[in-house]
Amino acid sequence: MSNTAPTASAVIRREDYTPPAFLIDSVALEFDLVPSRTVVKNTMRLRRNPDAASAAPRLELMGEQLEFVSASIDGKPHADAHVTENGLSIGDIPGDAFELSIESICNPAENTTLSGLYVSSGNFFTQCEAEGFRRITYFLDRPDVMSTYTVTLRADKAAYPVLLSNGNLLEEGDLPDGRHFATWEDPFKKPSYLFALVAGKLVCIEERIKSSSGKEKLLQVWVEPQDLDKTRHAMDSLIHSIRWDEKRFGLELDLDRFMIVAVSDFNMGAMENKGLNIFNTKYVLANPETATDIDFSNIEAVVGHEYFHNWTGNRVTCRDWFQLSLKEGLTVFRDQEFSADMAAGDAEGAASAAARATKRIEDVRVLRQMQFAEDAGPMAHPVRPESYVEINNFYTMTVYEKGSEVVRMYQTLFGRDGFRRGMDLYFQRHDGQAVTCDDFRRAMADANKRDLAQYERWYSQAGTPRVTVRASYDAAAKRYTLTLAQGYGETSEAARATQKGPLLIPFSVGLIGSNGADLPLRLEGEQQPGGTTCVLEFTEREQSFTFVDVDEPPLPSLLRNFSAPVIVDFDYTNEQLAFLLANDSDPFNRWEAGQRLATRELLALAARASKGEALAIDDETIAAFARVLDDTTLTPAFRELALMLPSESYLAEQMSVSDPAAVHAARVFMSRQLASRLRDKWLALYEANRTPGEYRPTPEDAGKRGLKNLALAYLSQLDDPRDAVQLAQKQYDDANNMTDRSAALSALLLASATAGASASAADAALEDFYRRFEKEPLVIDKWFALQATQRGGADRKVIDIVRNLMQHPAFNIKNPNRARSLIFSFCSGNPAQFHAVDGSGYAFWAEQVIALDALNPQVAARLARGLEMWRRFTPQLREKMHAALTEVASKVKSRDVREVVEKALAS
Ligand code: B3K
Ligand code: ZN
Repeated sequence: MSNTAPTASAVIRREDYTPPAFLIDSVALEFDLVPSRTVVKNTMRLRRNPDAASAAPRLELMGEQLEFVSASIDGKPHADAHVTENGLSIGDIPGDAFELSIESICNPAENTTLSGLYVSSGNFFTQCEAEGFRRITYFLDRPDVMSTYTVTLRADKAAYPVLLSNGNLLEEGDLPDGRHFATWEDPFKKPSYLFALVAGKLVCIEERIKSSSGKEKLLQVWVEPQDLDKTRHAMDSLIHSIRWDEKRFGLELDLDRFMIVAVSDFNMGAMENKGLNIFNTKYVLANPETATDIDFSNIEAVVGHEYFHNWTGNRVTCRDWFQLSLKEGLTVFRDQEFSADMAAGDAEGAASAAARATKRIEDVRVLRQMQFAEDAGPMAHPVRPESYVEINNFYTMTVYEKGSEVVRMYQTLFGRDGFRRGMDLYFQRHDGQAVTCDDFRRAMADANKRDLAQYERWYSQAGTPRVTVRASYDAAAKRYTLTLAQGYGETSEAARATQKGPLLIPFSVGLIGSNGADLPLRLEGEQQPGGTTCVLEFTEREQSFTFVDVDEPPLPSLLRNFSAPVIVDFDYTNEQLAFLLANDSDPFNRWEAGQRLATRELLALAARASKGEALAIDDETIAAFARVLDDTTLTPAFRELALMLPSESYLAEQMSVSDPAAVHAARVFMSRQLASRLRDKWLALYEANRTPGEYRPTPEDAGKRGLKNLALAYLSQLDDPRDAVQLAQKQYDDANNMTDRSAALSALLLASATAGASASAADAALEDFYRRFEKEPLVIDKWFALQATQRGGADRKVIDIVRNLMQHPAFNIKNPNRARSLIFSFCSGNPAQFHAVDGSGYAFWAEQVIALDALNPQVAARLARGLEMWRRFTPQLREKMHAALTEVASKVKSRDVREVVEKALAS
């Protein structure tokens, strides 16, 4: 073996980009697939790049973990080919264009990194993004080298009856010795990161549809035979995605065939390889017995996301990896819009707005919980990063979720039509090219005849912007003025260095009168009122906006629908928040008002808890929540979101010094107060939201189940949870779907955490659950996760349970889903137990990061990020976290984990 990944932490910088010295127009790959020794023959047509800075003396190809066999140029063996630290160096180059053929060997069976070519459950799969193709063959493995591919796969026919690659099937047939072959051709030029192959014992469901221009398309979803009954929803989601992209963006499927393949060993959610999307089974397989409502909707979103990449990512790709958000931010925005449209269905007016708002709230929750935290920590980076050590560490919340917000703001500024004009121009200019975030911004600017120079700062500045709002009302002149000031809160040194000036912030506002209705809005200088919500274009450090003809002092509804990824500071009183929660016409801001109220209450409780003082809750807060609970004009899905308290990790993040134990005490206290003071209401809600009959994963039914199960969770926290236990036990036994069954199990676990309550019901259900679903890996993942995230108690220490489960025969650290279900669920999904003062959680974390580092650096690096915020914690915890980080830093080898822990320690 040669070319192991270099261990030195070389920093790659955006400013160092240079065009490639050579281009590869076409590639012919031949694979002889054998698990421990796969021979790859790679024949490329190369030419010198006319845009290269200078004529390079040698061709430097990237390669990792490959055994070099031979090279030939234009059909003749080539002597000047040398294996280097990073790949293969070829000299004695014969002119401007030539054919280079290379033979090499790789070992998929031993590949636990799940990057490159690997074996999972006896089948072959690939994962090439970002830099996995160089683990398959020597290549210019960078996204600005785009080529057409012809791929021949040869393998034993009995063991690998199905042979798939990108594009269209050209030919297939038998070979001597029980082997067979298939040849695939992808007519579209693509970067190497979109290459894929699959070989093995798989079956599929298929459908033929006609695309918008009337062409026939073959759609397939491939899975292992036992999973064929769990493919319908993925297929439906694919068809819906195709239709949506035709309708909303005029984008048609370009290939004759589109395939999705499910694999159980996969580092992330899914991968958009051209015409051959490879998916984590978690985002494909679903039937009512095994998948929850959330699984169903995640599958729809991820199938959409990968399909939408076919245009935003594949037809137009990234020039270099710094531009990752060009495809990811845009595609997340597209999948969010798709899900919102699917949730709204045929509904119109307020019903459609409510359905869309539910999706928006879910997305913003993720952004605020995870991306805002990232922006405040040592890994903070702009949407378009300036440097990286390991690119796989930059598939982040910032690149994806903040990137999506940056795309959404174009639509907020220009409207749907203006956004569409920008998209059309982008494809007209750049189809078939590898481009930059600047190219996208220019297309939006030119199509809408706007100067968007200032907007560039959204791509280059790290940290979460903070907008402080002051309001003043002049009763005599009937003028109401909002003064906005923008800046950044507390950020790291590195983030601060990127902050150069004010941003263009589309700031959406409404004004609410004393009767709860929106007031008509007329900005100073406008001829007529422009509706009841307006988008202020806020571009300066401080700027005032004056509304005229304002008859009464209004209550402002700020940043409606979360029109920009910023934090808003405004001194609302509790009464005003309760008023907004009850009245705001913007459903997002109704929810937001409730969250502000709850957050304020919870932080006050946490402060008391950390000083050991007694806890108490304001009656008005309880009453405000009771009103939402009773308000049947609100959809169940919305009420569920509004009645859910902010998460412990989000709350801890809001404290000047994070104290997970105090936050936990506060949140448990408030939950139990809501449970006991509104007990009868929860019971009534539980009854009113049953969904008898056949299971349907529709937004309406899912909303009801969500609200019903939230009621059950509150009831399970009563001092005397016997009624809840009975309800949960019955729900567990009678359930005809996984949403209700797993919610019942989780309620039993929650009830068992009440002091003095017995754990026997929970234990019996856990045992039953395991036996029932022993053969369903995705359900067993849930079984592990439920136990790892349980509340626990003094005599039920979750760390002990987790350590025990690590020894369970079904546990396998090499399978990322399983590792996530137990290790990650505990380390990031159970803050109170993970941050135990004895440091037991951190010791466990360190052991697992070190173990994973040797097997799968990408997964290890994700886990390693679990302690990056160590400086924000109480001194006692901080010290133990620092020790764990230092221990990890001294033992790990991968570039991935080193980058994360070194940045954390240096912060
Ligand atoms: N593009 C892939 C992510 C690849 C991650 C590589 N470490 C999935 C997606 O965003 O659609
Ligand atoms: Zn993506």
